[in-house]
Amino acid sequence: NGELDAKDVTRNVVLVPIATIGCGKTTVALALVKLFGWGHFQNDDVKVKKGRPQAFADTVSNMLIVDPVVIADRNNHQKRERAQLIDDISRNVPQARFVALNYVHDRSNYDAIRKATRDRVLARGDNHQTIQAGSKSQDEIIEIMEGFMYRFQPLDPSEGPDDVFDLVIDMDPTLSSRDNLEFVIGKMHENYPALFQDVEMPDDVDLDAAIEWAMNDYKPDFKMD
Ligand code: IDP
Repeated sequence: NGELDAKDVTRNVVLVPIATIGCGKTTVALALVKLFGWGHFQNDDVKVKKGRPQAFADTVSNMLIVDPVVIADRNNHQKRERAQLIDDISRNVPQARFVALNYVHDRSNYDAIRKATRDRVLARGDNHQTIQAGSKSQDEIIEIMEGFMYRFQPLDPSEGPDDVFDLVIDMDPTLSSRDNLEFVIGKMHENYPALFQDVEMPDDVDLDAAIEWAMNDYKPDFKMD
């Protein structure tokens, strides 16, 4: 990588959410798929029991053969997960570029983030890749969410693995997915205009419709355990 100017990039871009549960990453990802036909792979769709991280990275790598941009949809909330994803994809696709969808988690903002993410997850019940709310008590769900928040390691571009990101898009987990979607598209368009050369840019109505679809029409494919 580093060969092409960002403005000339037309493929091999991996979007890496850095998030906890309920930030809206799957919703934003699905809306991007709907709008631009990008690739999207969710961690919980990994079917193998052993070597799951490697299988996740390999699937994302394979999708880059046909999809110009692929969203690696898992929390990636720890440096070791980000290092594994970046290393394994780079081995398969040396020219891959990584963009962080960085749902900023400042410890000082944790209460506001808790409120936003819990409200969403508890209100929407079963509509989630990691938490099948219907089969768990509210306390169990909150405990799982707290675990992710406790373990969260903020992005640090001054050292590995986070110094590899070609672009970091800072997002606010307390904002609506509609607002975060618009922000991501704006930043991607600004940095990688050639990715959008053959598409008509969505207007407000298109963005609303994509989020509406992501939140209401899409149903996750639950794993069987
Ligand atoms: P995650 O992938 O970060 O864990 P999602 O699954 O996208 O988060 O969202 C968690 C729940 O919140 C889902 O049921 C989703 O439909 C809902 N949701 C996502 N974004 C919004 C929003 O902006 N307002 C209200 N509910 C939302």
